[in-house]
Amino acid sequence: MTSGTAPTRVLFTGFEPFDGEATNPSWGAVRSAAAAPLDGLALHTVELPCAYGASMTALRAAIDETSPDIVVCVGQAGGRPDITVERVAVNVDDARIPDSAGAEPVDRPIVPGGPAAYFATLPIKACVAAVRAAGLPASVSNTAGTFVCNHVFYGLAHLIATELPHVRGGFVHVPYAPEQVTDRAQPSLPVDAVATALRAIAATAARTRTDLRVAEGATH
Ligand code: PCA
Repeated sequence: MTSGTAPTRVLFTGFEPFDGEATNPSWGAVRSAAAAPLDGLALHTVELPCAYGASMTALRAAIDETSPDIVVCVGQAGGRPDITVERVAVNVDDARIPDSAGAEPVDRPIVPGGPAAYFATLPIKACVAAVRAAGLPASVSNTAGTFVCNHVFYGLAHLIATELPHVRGGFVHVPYAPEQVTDRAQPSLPVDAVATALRAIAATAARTRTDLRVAEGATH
């Protein structure tokens, strides 16, 4: 940023707890990530409800309010061992558990007639590299699932494709926090570490227009 230019505006979103959990590390990490200055960026946060319908209403309202250049949505992916930067959102809601409003759609298009999928418009591989450079585990993920996180990611990508071409956005799934799994043999990362990773992702997204060309694919 040079003086006189508007700062790049970053909107981070996290989710409320779901599936019987007392906390959702995505929201704690987002709040902590935005709590200190970062590279001259203007950082905003919003907590989204874990409901198919209300999540997009809240995301849209936050985008209207903050006019972001970059949107980084974040959600819990319990069982994953690392920070995963999502590559792709698919046009389907298929609920394994009810959302917080009791909805359990099966094979319902998010946008009827919309593209089958959208790619993230963040530099996902540069973001993964930045998290690793900060000393934390990260990888590219090729599925954000079919629950509310994928719904929000697809909804964001559709908004960008149809109404907000100047905005770039994507989705990051994060592991459980240690306090969620003290009695379960499940991988976890402290929320402060996740916050460090999210700051690395935001700073990298803000300065990187062309993604790294390095293999981060998966065989399954
Ligand atoms: N994770 C869920 C929804 C909310 C969250 O934090 C998901 O991965 O779909």
